[in-house]
Amino acid sequence: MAWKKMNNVLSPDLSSQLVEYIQKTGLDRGESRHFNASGKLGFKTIKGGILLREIIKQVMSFPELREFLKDYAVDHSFFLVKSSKGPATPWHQDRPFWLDKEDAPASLITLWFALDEIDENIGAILLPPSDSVDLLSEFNNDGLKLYIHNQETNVGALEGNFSYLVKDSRADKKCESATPVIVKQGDVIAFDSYQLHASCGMSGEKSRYAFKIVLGHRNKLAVDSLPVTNFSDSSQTEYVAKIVLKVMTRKVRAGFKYVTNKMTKNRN
Ligand SMILES: O=C(O)CCC(=O)C(=O)O
Repeated sequence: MAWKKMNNVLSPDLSSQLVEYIQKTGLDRGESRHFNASGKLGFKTIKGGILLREIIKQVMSFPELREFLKDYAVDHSFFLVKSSKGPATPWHQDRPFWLDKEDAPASLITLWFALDEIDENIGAILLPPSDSVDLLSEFNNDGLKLYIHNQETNVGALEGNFSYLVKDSRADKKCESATPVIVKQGDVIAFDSYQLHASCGMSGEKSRYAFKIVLGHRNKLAVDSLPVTNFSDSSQTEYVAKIVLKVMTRKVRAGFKYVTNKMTKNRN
């Protein structure tokens, strides 16, 4: 169980571009869910792919992250936008969600990025100070601390559709000692898959702009995960090319559907 905060990992310019992208794609509007987990789609547009590539570039130019992540790959990435008046996020570890992604010893870690100043009124992440570490190499070394989670069915919008919530009296003391971690634009909170975490609710009019990238050791992940080293490497170009192809296929399909619908209507 371990976490670490790192300042100014993303440049102000890239952070602003990401906020703009979120606003343009409308991820900060609509439902008052826990967050708009953009799922596999968040970065899987042409622009999203280019932004993800730039994010990884900046992450890998941060010396400590470069050293730790050199054999890692991106498993998935989500935007985590909490809309104004959005609820708190319940306590959980991520490991129960990821048991079928990799066997123990776990390698997956989360990099949680703030795109704006985030405090206890704007959905700040809650973490027990005692789990803060100096070195990323201390991550995922505590495999025995997997707490009992209840598998929730029908958690619904209020709980952000979380399907596993911690229900273990051994975890209570840790949760009680937690404090909101205040972050500024471009800061990162890195935490491992055993880290107990939650986040505060929203009390103002503003939305909370954040996103996460989940990375794991490339030998342990699915073959289509995105390696983070060798930026001149063809895998990066391939990744963006795949996104372009997917987006184009989607557009052609939608166009085809539109035309056939029109033709059917005209015929009737
Ligand atoms: O962004 C948040 O508020 C919480 C995110 C979280 O708990 C998670 O993605 O596991």
